[in-house]
Amino acid sequence: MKSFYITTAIDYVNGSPHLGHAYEKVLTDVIARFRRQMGDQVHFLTGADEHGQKVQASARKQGIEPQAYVDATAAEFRALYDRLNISYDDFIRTTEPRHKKVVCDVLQKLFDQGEIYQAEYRGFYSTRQEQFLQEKDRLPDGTWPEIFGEVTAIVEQNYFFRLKKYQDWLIDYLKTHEDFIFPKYRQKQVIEFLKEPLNDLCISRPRERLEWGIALPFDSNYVTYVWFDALLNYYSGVVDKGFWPADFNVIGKDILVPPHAVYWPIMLHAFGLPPPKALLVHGFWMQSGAKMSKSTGAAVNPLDLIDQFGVDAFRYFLIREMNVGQDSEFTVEQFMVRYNSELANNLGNLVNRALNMTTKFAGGVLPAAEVIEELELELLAVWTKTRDELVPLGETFQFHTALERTMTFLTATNSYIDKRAPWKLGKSTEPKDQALLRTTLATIAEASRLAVTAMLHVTPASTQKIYEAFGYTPGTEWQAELEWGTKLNGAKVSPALVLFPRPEKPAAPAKA
Ligand code: ME8
Repeated sequence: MKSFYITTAIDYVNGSPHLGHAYEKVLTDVIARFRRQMGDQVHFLTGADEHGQKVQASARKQGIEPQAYVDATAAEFRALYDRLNISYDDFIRTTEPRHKKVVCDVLQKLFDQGEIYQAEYRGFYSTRQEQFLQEKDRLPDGTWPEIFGEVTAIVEQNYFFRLKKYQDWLIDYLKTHEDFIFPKYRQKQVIEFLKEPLNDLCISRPRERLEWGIALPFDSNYVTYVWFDALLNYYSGVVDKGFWPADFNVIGKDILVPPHAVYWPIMLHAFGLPPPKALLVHGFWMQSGAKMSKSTGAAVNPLDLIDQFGVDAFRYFLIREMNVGQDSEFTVEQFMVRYNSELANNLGNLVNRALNMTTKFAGGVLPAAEVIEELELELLAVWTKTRDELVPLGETFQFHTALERTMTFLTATNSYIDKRAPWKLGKSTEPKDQALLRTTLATIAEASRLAVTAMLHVTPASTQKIYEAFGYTPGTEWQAELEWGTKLNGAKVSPALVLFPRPEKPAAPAKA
């Protein structure tokens, strides 16, 4: 069995989770479920980034200890991911002893190897980004870009990691590992970034400025820079499980350069470990063109949509709407369009037609197909094409296209019903019409089963409910479940299933 280790970014738990956080976990979950369906032994790690200035500041604001603060907020993130049916195998928190130990071991080894040295830092510091700045970061008018928040001039002793020394190694690595970053064009951006000389990375923060972090094992007057701490979660989470290197670190585009594309591979290489096999970089959910984030305060609360429309409708929308790697505009209107036309009208309607008519015309027991005419052959051809595309699309993260193709198949099935008009066949006593009626019932039930099997990794709970309504227990081999066949013959179906109900009132605009 091939092992497949996948991670998400670990979220800063200094506020409540937003749509961007939810999307990344749903996307990673869809990939993890897809790989499990393909037979891989998957290990899926997610977690919480709990140290650093932002968390310390948020805890102080509430007048509580940072640990009590992160215990509460990390629980809120985790509860959301459980609710979203995220099938993670492990949830790591950077305040856990197992993580701290690995961070200390890595730092000590790098220090002993001479990869970390002490020097004076003179320059500027952005608290909001927890980043040292240089003159070149200023805007042409001499001010600092907004994203840095308040910037202060500082002079202090710190510890530095020899990043510069590995610049040529990294460029060479990127040139010889063309598939390191998905989408590919982002790899070119990193190579472009590396045309400028790198500075060594300051990996310490003096305790008097920041207490909330992992103490440097070789100098307890300092805590570890939050990125150096956080990146190591991908390794500390599996250190004793034999999963390294990761197959994919899934991250958003804002944290590719420099943390994941520069610091991370160099840290691992200096330590003597191979980098992850690949970084999967997703785009941003935007609202009216602006990045939604905790700091701009324009975050959509994903829980609102889940409450109103259910987990699977929410998961479906995120995966259907976003082409992995690109940005997407989020609007409640677009959510409603997809919900109504694709989930309620196309899928929900088909399933209910199949259940109702089987109940009405066949006593609730699915008959076998008896005739194969042109209409059946046409529908089978649409399915065969869809099925052939599913695996290659999934393997290249084109889940949005796979869902689009599945919707096309559902549309074709609904129009097959209209052409066969089983309600008319049901009125006829002609044996030929009765045979056609049984064929139609079998065909639309089988088409429903296949369509929801194709969507299994995106809408796992709904797929399961639909299987149950058709009295069906799927086999363990997903690809075998995608074969058009006779699996439902003789199954006892439920008379109806409320899956994607119409909202009683129009959706309220998501909370700002
Ligand atoms: O960056 N759309 O945490 P974070 C899509 N702790 N994705 C978004 C998004 C949006 N509008 N906003 C944020 C951190 N994200 C660090 C990571 S990993 C070792 C440490 C994504 O809570 C973002 O790109 O700010 C990142 O991948 C994830 O949410 C967590 O962001």
